[in-house]
Amino acid sequence: MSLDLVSATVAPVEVELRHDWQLAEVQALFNKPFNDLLYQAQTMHRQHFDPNEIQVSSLLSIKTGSCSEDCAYCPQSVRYDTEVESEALMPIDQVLASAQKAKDQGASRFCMGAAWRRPKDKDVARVVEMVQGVKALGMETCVTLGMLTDEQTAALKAGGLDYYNHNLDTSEEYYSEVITTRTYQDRLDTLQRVREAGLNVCCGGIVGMGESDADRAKLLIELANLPQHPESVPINMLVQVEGTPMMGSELLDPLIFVRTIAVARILMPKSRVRLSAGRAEMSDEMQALCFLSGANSIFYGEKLLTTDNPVTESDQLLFQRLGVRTGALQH
Ligand code: SAM
Ligand code: DTB
Ligand code: SF4
Repeated sequence: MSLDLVSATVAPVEVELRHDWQLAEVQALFNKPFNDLLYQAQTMHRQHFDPNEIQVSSLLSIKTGSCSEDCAYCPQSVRYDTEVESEALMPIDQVLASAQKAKDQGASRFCMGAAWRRPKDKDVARVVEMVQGVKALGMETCVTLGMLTDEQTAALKAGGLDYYNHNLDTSEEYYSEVITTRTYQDRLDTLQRVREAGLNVCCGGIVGMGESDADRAKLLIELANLPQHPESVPINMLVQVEGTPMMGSELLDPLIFVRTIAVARILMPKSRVRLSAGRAEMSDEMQALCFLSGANSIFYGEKLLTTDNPVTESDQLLFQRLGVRTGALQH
C-alpha cells in the first residue's frame, strides 16, 4: 500500500492507493443504489482530477488483420471470416500524416496498434522510428503490439515511448471462454516487463462479452491489485463484429456499463479511466453518465482500429454541450 498526498480541486486529500481489494467489497460497490455509487465515484474523481477536463487519444491501426491469435471478440484474427482487409506494417510517412491530422483535430496522445501475437525485433525497430516521429510532432505516444521481450520493452523505452497498451480483457476465470492462444499469465508477464522498463501502463478490458457480474468485478480487482495501478484504464464495450464468435452476444445493460466505470474510478482513483470502444453505439446521455462516474479519457477520431468511432464533429458538439475541455498532456 502506498500513501500519496494529492492536490484536490477543493482541498488537499491524503489518499491511500489500495492494492488489496476483495471480491465481496467490490461486489458491494457494484450493488449500491445507482445514485450513491455515482456520488461516491464523482466525489473521488474531484479529489484527483479537474472534473471538466477529458484527455483525448487517437488510434491508428499500423498493421491490420491476419493475426494468429483467436480472441473471440476480434475482427483481426485470421481464424474468423470478417470484412477486415489485411495490411502490412504501414510506411512511416503515412503514420505521421495520420498523427498530424489527429493533433490538428485536438488529440493529445497518438496510439498505434498492430495485429500481432508478438512483434519481431525488426518490427519494433520500425515502430520506434514511428514513436520518435510522433513525439517530434509534440504528441504523447502509445503502442499496442502484443507480447514483448525484455529487449523490446527496453528498445521502446529508449526510443521515447510514453505508454504501452496491453489489456487483461476479462477475469482470469472467464478468460478461457475468450482466448485460448495465450494465457492470462502471459499477459501479466508482459505487463510486468512493461512496468519494469519504466513505461507507463495502459491496461483495461472489455465488457459485454457474456461475462457475469462477478467477472466484471474480478477484472477490476486484477487491475487495481497490480503492484502499481495502470496510468490508463481503458474500459471497452464489446463492438460486435459480423464473423467473430462474439457476434450476437447478449447486450449489456448500459447502466451496468456505467457502474463498471464508477467502480473503476473508485478502485483506481488516480488513473485515467478511458471510455473506450463502443461509443458509436452509446447515446450522448450514456456517455455523459460515464463522465459523471469518473471516466476522463476517450478515443477520438472516426475510427478505432478497424471499427467506427463517433465522428469528431459530434464529439466536439458533445464536449461543448457538457462544458468539457480536452487536450491535457498529463495522465
Ligand atoms: N494485438 C495486440 C494484442 O491483442 O495484444 C494489440 C491490438 S488489440 C486489437 C488491442 C485490444 O483491443 C484488445 O486487447 C481488446 O481489448 C481490444 N479490442 C479488440 N477488438 C475489440 C472489440 N471488437 N470490441 C472491444 N474491444 C476490442
Ligand atoms: C483498447 O483498450 N481499445 C482499443 C485500444 N485499446 C487499442 C482498441 C479497440 C478496438 C475495437 C475494435 C476495432 O476497431 O478493431
Ligand atoms: Fe490479434 Fe490483438 Fe486481435 Fe487478439 S486482439 S486477435 S492478439 S489483434
